[in-house]
Amino acid sequence: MKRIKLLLLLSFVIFQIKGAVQDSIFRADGNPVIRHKYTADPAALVHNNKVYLYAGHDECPPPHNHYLLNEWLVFSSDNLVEWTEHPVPLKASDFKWAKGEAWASQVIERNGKFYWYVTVEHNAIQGKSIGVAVADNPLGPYKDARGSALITNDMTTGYTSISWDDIDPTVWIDDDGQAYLFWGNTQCYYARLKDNMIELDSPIMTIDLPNFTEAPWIHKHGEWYYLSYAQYFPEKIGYSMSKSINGPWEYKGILNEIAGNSNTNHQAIIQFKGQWYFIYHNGAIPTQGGSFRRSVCIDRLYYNEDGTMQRLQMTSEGIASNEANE
Ligand code: FUB
Repeated sequence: MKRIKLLLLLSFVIFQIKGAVQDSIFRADGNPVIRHKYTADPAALVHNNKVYLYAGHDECPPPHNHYLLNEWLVFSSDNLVEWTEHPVPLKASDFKWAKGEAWASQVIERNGKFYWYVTVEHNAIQGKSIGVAVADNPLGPYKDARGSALITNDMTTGYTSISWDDIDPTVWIDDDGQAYLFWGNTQCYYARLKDNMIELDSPIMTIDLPNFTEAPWIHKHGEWYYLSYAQYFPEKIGYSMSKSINGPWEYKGILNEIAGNSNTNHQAIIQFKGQWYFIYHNGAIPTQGGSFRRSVCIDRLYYNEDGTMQRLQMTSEGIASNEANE
């Protein structure tokens, strides 16, 4: 008996230190989808009929109010209602050249490898930077793919005077196989990536988007490319459309209003089993939720006949299990 108690205590301690060490399942009860921990900056990947949801782990303890994110989390689902939480796949400390701050990120697959572009604080070059980790499957384990940052703040001086403009990477592989990295705060940047996905293949270019704050996300529907992004502060999500990944981008308006009780909104847009979904975060968990203890939500996204997107309706009900299997 004593031995069992000791083992239980030991696993509890390991769980606290290392985070989840095995899969655990839960069922979403509307929005927010994840309620047992705070999750922010969703990015989603659809692979083999499954959604992989990646999010930063908001860990700032109340009553403090600042960003405290040390790791990213991964969840998977076949229907957006029944979810599996997997062991922590990546931490800011896995990038030896970084000093923390697991801000927004995105995972993309190329040739059977999974590349995870992340925002972290650089330990030697002042400001935020972008790193890339790689794994053989969507759940990891992921490891630093370069041993150095892909983008650092000193690569974009001249556009803004802030040190946090190199954040929020989003990646796109175009129909001809050319990959692109978009990112930014205050100024939206983009560059081509080499086939190896871990080196730039062009100079850094800029895109001027009305009231751009941060959080670019690229997706395509039919012939149209969409560049959605956070604008203003508190943030709304706006978007531009183009017939080419290289622009010109035409601004089309607001897609999502301010998300409840959160200054930030941070969207990901995916098509899954024939439907389109808008994934974002709000601060809606009662009492302690807010701008620094955020929660991921999912709602349906609809298009108009001319390709523009209908303004999102944020709901408490979220997605019903039959919807994602229609
Ligand atoms: O979570 C930290 C930062 O807040 C993200 O990088 C931004 O997109 C905003 O959501």
